[in-house]
Amino acid sequence: MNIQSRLLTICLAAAALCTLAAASAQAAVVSTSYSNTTPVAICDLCTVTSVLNVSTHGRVLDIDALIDITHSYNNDLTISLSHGGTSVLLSNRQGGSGGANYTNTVFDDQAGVSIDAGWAYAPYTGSFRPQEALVAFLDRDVFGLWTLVVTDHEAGDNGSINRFGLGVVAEAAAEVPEPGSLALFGAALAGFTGVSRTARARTRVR
Ligand SMILES: [Ca+2]
Ligand SMILES: [Ca+2]
Repeated sequence: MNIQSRLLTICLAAAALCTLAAASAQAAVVSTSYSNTTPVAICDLCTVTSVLNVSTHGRVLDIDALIDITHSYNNDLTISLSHGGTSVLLSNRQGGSGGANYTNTVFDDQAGVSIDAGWAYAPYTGSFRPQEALVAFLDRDVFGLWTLVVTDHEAGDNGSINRFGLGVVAEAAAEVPEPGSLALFGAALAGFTGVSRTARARTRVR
């Protein structure tokens, strides 16, 4: 039995004293946006990256990725998102003949149009489903590095990553009760067991 289960068990025995700890043991769902606006040049026949470093822990419930890329020939580009050893292909050599730029493009599994739909055109402003689903990151810890990987496969056109962003809905890790709360529980448990011992002692006297 883990510490939360133990505390909740104690709470059942001394409910009036346990409201604070029961509340602190509940996980919170939070939505957070992250953004890297440092420009990264996309050179011909290069692979370049833009990175976000998330410093908080939480279980991913939904994640969307935003990119803003200037490039004179999108069809040169493969774009993917990597985290914790998992890589998801967002867009692979899209743009047709002459399509340029990804202007504030959001990759969202819940979008109505896929980035590779025949009637999705550059500069892809708005929300699109990625070529591989972002669901691959669900239930992962949001903590750590998220890397946008852009590979340019053809000579003659280049560009820049202007912005890489993430929108994350995550279930925050349950808080560990503060020492004061644990002391309160200890006192409550000691009091509860003390009462039980006294009751047994009285029973024996009789
Ligand atoms: Ca989504
Ligand atoms: Ca190129």
